[in-house]
Amino acid sequence: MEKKKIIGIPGGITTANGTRRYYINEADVRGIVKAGATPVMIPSEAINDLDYYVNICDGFFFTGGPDVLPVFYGEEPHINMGFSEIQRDRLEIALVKKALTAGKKLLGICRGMQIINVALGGKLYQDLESEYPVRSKQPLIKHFQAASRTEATHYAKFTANSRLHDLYGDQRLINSHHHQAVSQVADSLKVTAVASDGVIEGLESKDNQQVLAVQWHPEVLVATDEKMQLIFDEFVSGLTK
Ligand SMILES: [Mn+2]
Repeated sequence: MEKKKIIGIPGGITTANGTRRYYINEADVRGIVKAGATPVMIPSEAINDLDYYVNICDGFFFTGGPDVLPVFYGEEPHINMGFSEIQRDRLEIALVKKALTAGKKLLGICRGMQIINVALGGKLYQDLESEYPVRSKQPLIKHFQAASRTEATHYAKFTANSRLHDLYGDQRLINSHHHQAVSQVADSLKVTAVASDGVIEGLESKDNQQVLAVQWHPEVLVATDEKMQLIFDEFVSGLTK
């Protein structure tokens, strides 16, 4: 039997029919499976057993989800701060650190990019719409699109000599479904994609290939742009054999 790469994906938590449940979105699972790897859910209960999960997984995928609690980057909660899930925040922050120390590679999408940045010492805009124009002194384009998530609505420009530039060239139309964004980039990361208003749309490791993270949602945009699967393919093919 061909040995496939194992990708650990922290589970989200929701309540359905009165029952607390773990979940991973279908599109996230599909992206990993299509890339030829095996997805494995990591529950928040694994917080005290993370060494084992880090050992058995070849890479980790941090998906979209609720807002990261600002207490994890030293800020008070903004009035428009959204729903959060502290168990998931704690698990993911600990996992980012342990996985990178162990030399493993990470893929982050939307909240996933934000939690990787926070785990490594960066900060977020808690409410892009009210905070960004004031702090950056630039007007904002629409980042929480009313259009279907499968439609691309704004451009991302990619920095030369980056993995995203290798995949997509100078720019590409992307979708946008976020009310938060990275404000202060962690020291070990570099910006490799920005929107026309300067909002950060992609981060990668400065000194190695351990982190690839995007603010948009390639896992659903793939329905109208098949090249979005390349993010998953590149992540999985880059894992050490
Ligand atoms: Mn955006």
